[in-house]
Amino acid sequence: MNPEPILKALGLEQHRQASSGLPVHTPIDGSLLGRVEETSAEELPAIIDRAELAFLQWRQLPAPRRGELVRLLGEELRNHKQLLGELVTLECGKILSEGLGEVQEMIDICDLAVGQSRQLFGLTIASERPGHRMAETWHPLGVNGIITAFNFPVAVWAWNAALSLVCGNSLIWKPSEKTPLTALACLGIFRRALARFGDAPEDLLQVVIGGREIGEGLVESRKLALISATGSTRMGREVGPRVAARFGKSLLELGGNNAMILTPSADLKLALRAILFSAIGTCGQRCTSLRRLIVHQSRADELLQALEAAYASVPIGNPLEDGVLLGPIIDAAAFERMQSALQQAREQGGEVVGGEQVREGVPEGGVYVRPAIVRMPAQTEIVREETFAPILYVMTYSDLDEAIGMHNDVPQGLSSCIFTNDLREAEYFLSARGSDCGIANVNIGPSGAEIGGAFGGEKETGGGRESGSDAWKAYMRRQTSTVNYSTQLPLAQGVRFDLD
Ligand code: UN1
Repeated sequence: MNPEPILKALGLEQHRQASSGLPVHTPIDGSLLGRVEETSAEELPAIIDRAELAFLQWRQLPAPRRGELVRLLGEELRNHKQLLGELVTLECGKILSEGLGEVQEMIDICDLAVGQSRQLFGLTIASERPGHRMAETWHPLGVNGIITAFNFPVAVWAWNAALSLVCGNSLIWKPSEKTPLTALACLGIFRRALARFGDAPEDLLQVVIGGREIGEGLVESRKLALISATGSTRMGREVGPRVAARFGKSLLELGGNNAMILTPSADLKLALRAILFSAIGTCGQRCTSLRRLIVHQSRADELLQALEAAYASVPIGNPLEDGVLLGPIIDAAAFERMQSALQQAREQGGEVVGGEQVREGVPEGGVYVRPAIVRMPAQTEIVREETFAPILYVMTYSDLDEAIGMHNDVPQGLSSCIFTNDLREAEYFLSARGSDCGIANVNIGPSGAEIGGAFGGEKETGGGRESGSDAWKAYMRRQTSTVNYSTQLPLAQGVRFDLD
């Protein structure tokens, strides 16, 4: 594996040669991809000031003109899709088809945001007073801080960035310390769009590299109007209250513990494909990964047999190679957490199949695992936790209310699905008494959402919504205006307040 040509083509060759800075390793074989200079805490105030100046300029451009920049970004992403997809695979270990899919997701959100730039509209509201008009207007918000995780190193940034830019904001992006190169590649691609655009401020997007201290610097700065953070619930528990303490806005996209209910009428072939993709895809490291399978007791044996056979034949190996479906897990620490979860599952009565490290037929130096299926007697403590690894807990149920009860009885609320051919069951699952998640699907797995819908979840998932639908509103401030075009000054609520 030679990362040289990819880094060179993306203008990152200096990081390959650098002798100091944050080391970046590929999970494929643990080798060093390069080194990246970290942002120091002392530099941060100047970075934030520059972002603020950029905001003040950028917000003056008409929104459709801002959309033009995002259109150019989408074009540049199309031109760089293959390279950036390969770098995503190199840096976070997902298979190339998923790396490319991630870049496609960036292109899709750019397209959506370009259209959105002509639709940042508010309502008009009937005033109770004669000769008055009420309306709301959406204005740019300010500097946005975007904190992203290693598992979607570029797409999640793009969901936020494309919309936030058309909404008139400037951006400071803190990528995961595990994936700074993809962020720097995106910065390079963005700068190409910026150069073609012409009159946009240079500091519209800045990337800061570093750990906790840098993240805290962004979270605590009053100059950052919005912090959009993707990551663990533990991270969100720190970010949310600190942003709220200064009355900033936050958009949190945190842990998921997504389930599938598999009913007596489910199409097993369809369900099997969905389970494989969503439980094993991205090595179980999507926030939308399938982690819990709640299967009707009449189908459990048949399903488990088919599933175990499918799991045993999944090609595991170098994610750059054709045909491989399961690449490495991100690092040794993630593997340890997986083993600890499996141990706890055993102690709580689980029967584990798989889950061990794979050493044959895989690149040396990476951590490769056999995905695990764990038959649980009940939804115990460990099942209610999110472990970022390919572990699928299987529980059985006998009636749908029981299944939905179990489904909702976890702290997280991101994504969910039911496999059924029964209309009543499907609609019940989607009703107010059904799934309590931000995403609820019928005959589709919980992962791989399209960008057109609002993406995010409830409870410990944090409540934020990104991407499509009206998620753009999170990046703007709303202003309600009442205009009096009469010659009187009537007060609302019939209040009289006259001197004579
Ligand atoms: C994430 O894992 O943080 O629905 C995002 C999906 C992808 C996004 C996942 N479109 O699986």
